[in-house]
Amino acid sequence: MKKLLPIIAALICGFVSCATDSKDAGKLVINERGYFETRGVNVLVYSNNYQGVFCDEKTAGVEIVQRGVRIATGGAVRLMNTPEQWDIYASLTERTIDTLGGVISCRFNYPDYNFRYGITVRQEGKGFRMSVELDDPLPAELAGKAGLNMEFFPATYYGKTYLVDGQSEIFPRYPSSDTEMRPKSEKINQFWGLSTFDDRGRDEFIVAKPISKGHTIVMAPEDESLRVLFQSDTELNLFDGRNLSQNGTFVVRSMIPAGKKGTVLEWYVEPTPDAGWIREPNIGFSQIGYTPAQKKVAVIELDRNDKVVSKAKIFRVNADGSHTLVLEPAVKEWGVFYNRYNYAQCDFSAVTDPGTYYIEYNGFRTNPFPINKNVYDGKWHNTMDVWLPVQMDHMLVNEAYRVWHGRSHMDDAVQAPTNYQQHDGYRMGNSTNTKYKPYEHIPGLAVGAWYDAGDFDIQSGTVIGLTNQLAEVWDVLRPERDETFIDQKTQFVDIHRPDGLPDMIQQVEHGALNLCAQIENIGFIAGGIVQGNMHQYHHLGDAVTITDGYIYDPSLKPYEVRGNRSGTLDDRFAFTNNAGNPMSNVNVCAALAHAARVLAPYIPETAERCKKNALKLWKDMDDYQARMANRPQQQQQNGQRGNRGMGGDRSSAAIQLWLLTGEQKYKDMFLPGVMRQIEAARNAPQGAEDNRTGGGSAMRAPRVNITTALSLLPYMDDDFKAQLREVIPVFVEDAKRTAESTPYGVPVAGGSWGGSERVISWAQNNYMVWRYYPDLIDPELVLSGLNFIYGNHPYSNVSFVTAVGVNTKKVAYGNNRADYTFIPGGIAPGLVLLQPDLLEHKDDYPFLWGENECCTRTVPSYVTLSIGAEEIAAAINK
Ligand SMILES: [Ca+2]
Ligand SMILES: [Ca+2]
Ligand SMILES: [Ca+2]
Repeated sequence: MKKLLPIIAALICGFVSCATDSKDAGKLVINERGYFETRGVNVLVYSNNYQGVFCDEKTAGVEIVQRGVRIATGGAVRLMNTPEQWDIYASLTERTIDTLGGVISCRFNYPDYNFRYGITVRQEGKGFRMSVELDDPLPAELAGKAGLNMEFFPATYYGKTYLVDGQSEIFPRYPSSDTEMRPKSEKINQFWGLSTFDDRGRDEFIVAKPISKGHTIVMAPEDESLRVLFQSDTELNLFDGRNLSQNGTFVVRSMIPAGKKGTVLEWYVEPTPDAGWIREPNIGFSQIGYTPAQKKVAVIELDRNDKVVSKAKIFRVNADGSHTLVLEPAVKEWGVFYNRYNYAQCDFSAVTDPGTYYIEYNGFRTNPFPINKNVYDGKWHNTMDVWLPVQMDHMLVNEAYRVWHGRSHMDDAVQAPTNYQQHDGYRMGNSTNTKYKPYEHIPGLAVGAWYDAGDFDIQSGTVIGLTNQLAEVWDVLRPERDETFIDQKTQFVDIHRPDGLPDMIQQVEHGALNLCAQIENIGFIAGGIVQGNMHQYHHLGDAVTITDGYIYDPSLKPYEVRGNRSGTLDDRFAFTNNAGNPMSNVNVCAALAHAARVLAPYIPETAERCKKNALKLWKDMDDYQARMANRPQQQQQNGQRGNRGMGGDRSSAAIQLWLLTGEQKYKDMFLPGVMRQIEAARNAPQGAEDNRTGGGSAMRAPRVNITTALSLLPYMDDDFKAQLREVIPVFVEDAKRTAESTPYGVPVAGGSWGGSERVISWAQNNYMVWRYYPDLIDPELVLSGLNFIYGNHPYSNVSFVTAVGVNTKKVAYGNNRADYTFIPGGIAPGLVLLQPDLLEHKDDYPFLWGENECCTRTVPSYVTLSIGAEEIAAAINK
């Protein structure tokens, strides 16, 4: 947001409680939410802890939020200079808050080393004192390894300087500082004995050396929003963690002295408070603009020390560059949400003339945006034309002069070994459950599927779901767009090049080919086809280089190549521990039957394969249930329990097989369940609820679920339609309640993974209702979901869909995590809740996956919603 008149902000401070006259101005005070606060600065002391699942997520420890932006994280005792994601951290055993005394104390333990210690953070001066306390001297093996760290996000400090004992230096934009090699015997083991480093058999590891050292370090003294001072009697070191991993940070670090107890190390840390600071209003609006007829509500996120100004201004930008004030809409206070900020709504729906506009609120103006009846048109094209093709595995993906990646994983895959636990949660038991021996090559798997997100593994659940849902998009909307050339024979994709086949159909086939290959060669769908080595899993760069492309041959030495075989065990592992219960194949059966139906007119040979495999899986389920029915009762009960856990409800597959074959036996199987869904909707709980702290309906699954019933509607009789119609008002009431429970009119959900998907699927469900019952639901309940995704949301007003809108994401990743850039059409997860109250969405640090990792699984809902909005816009702007 551009500051129009800085002088206005200064004037406002004159009549808002800026507390400049108090002698305590700038002093950190512990607030009722358990963290240190003063104007312009928050210091969080383990409000967020390390989660374990993904290890160090760069959202834990002692953290500094300055001017509303989290600039520092990872304040903790760590055992390496520049901790990587899978480096170990201590467990927090105790946290006590002395609100009046201004002290937060924590106790920790590194159980592997029986190393117990405390960290105390105490208010002092304009900052805080942070000390490390030891009951016993440092364990000998941690001498020279344990130190107090605090990490700073690198891109936030690009173009800034720092002072070390008064000497001025520049923060490096790219790492090129010194490192040294040490023998592996000195290395602190990473989590679960993993290694992020491919040492090529040399038993060594890399240690980053400091880029600066001294007793006083000032980060960005020239910029009060970034300035932080460190002082210590113990030497302070500054490291650049990006030498070891691209998601590394700038690390301030002091080593814990050996042989000492008590308070062994102290830092005085001084952030930069500002007693007069008020955060600039975040004026949320849709970055793609609005159609003339729709509702237009900008949501303004305000500092709690700010006051709500009663009117905003809407300006039109004229052809000659002049600006015309066209409306002064009222601004209505909504209230506090998620505790941190106050919210207000500004309805400027009265502006309907097509043109370029911007919003001005209290002297702050937004970037321009269009009002036009076509603003929703084609907003899914980047996603289908570019994003999804770039995520295609086993293909070379070309775009004009550029190759996004080569034909990856052509050596897929080896049988995962028995009794094996992999770093990403996959495991194997006593048996392979297949005809293959451990590490044996499984033929035929180097085809189809997508990288599921920012990593390069095949998560079968994603392939199954995406195949089914893309086929559903085809069923409902039939988008015949053809802008991608996809040749499965030569495994070549060319973007912006029509080839005579609808791209949606070809993407359905791309999923189905992988599913068919797994069933035909493994016998079922493996849980995942995933990298066996950690140093492959964190791969950044062209996926064609994760493996060597040669089939693994244990008779050769590592790195030795003969013909199409090599002795390097880098082929992905097929995890087949999930075999056994055929009922686990219900969704695969559904996806293949669905694919068979939509592919038949276009690619009949693949359609036929899909049908054959779907029917095989169905028969496997029949046989299994017949076997179970013949067992003694106790075993039957055990089996039924197992069935439920494994998706024993065969409805999803029965629906698709009915649509594929028309056979009544399938309909008999799913119809009772669907009628129960309608019945449950009829009896759904009613009543209002309070969602102001984010704990209400927005966080929960929808209470009225009629998704399956709606998807069946076009194929059912009038009686079914009448019954479903009766419960639509219940669904609509629930959607309205959700909308009213947040200032943005959509289910804003703050968790450790961003809430974009939640909003998209909520709006998508509303669209499906509008599609069939346009008289029963307000289409604004559809458009508001997209408006949120496109910028009408907390923290900033950037569009979460990369390259869609005026101001859009600068960094978000699919398989381009290292690059501080984006793949067009990716849908960012959005807002993560940093406990206790900061909804965060960083746009200068791609590596926070909960905020910036775009997933392929979001594509079908987003595309449906986007095409749905095109229809709504056309209907309401007639
Ligand atoms: Ca994955
Ligand atoms: Ca095509
Ligand atoms: Ca290989």
